[in-house]
Amino acid sequence: MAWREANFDGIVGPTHNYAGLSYGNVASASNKGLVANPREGALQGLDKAQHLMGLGMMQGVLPPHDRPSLHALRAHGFTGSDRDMLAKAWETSPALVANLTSSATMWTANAATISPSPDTADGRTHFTPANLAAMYHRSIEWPVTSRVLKAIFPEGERFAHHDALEGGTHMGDEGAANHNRFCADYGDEGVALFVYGRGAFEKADDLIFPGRQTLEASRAVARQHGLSPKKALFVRQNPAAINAGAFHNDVVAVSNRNVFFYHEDAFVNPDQLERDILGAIGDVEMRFIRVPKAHVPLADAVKSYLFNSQLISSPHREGMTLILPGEVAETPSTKAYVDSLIASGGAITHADYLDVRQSMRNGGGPACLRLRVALSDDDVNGLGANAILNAGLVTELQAWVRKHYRDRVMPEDLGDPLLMEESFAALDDLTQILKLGSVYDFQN
Ligand code: SUG
Repeated sequence: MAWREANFDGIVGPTHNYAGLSYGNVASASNKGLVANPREGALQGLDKAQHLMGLGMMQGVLPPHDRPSLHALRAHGFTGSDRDMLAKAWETSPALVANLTSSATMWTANAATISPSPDTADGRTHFTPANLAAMYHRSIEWPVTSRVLKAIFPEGERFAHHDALEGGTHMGDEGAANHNRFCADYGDEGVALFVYGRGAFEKADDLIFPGRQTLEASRAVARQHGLSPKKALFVRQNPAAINAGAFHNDVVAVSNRNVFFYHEDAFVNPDQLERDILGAIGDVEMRFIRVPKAHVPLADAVKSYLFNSQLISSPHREGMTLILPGEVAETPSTKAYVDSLIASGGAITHADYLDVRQSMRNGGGPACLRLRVALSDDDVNGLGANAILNAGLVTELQAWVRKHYRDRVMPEDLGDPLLMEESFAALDDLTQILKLGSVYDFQN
């Protein structure tokens, strides 16, 4: 039976904007107040998806969420029509409305942690949507995420869904962005590496910025997915990396199969980590590519998002391909590093640069925009909805974006009832296109 890795990209939403909501995310904070172009953002994302399809990859999409969140407005005690609630909330607190209108669901690396069937005790693929408790604007994502994932991966014989972890920031979980899976082939049992920022019950005096993920949260996910204790590793992110702006581990590390590409400062003790991975994986020949800070300073890694690339095995190419943001080509140290990496003739043989600038300005590179899942042929046959792209569906989605999206949104526009109504109309259409059913509150 054939296995492949599928990428599910989050579609940039119609309310995409730069409100500077994420403390500890350097790009989000420094681009606060810029004019955003949601239309361009969504088209850039679809171009990336199309590029991966061109490389023979299975590519899916996950829809934006309904924003502003009516569910959250009601939970804040606002009443009346959708327009009434928005007007009253805007009058009371534009900051609250900005939190409830963020398009952050585009970064689907934070949607969930997924353990594919070869790794789990019951032989099903397990999904835990991330509670994203560290940031209010993201903590409201998981119920809709869970509905969407259940529509695409129906609960039953093949797929198992859990609720997000309870426990607030003590059990902060940021999903696949802090999770790597090593294996020889996608269908083999893999080793899961969970990366956390702090312990749930200790004060992390060494952190300036939030350590969003806790060890206890990572352990709970591994436990409920039924991973073998010998195949699940837990390592703390280097506090220096968090303090330099690596708010998720995927800002300083990325893996694919047996290759682990990471910055020397991503972990406090990388030698020990490599030994632990080798101990857990057994016979597989691991390839560690540890990038020295003498070649790429941590600040350049964070600024360019070198490690927030996708590392993929294209069936059309020998060796692996890095899908990098254009910013890596514009940063001298990272450009030189990638050039020398490709020239060295190792495991990574190609580097493709793509423009995802609308997302990058909020701290989201190519890897943030995708949720990956290893799927067998049988899993693919068991999928629901219509979220796997083909050329026709890409064209339809591009036309859908052009029809519904604005090319200019500022934080001051978020109280505009027309923006809300345009967005809901767009998402209503999208659920038809993707055959998702009624996943949004405004549809019920
Ligand atoms: O959670 N930015 C996101 C970026 C997430 C990137 N994901 C990964 N690294 N996997 C975050 O900080 C900014 C939103 C704003 O400021 O409006 C934001 O939420």
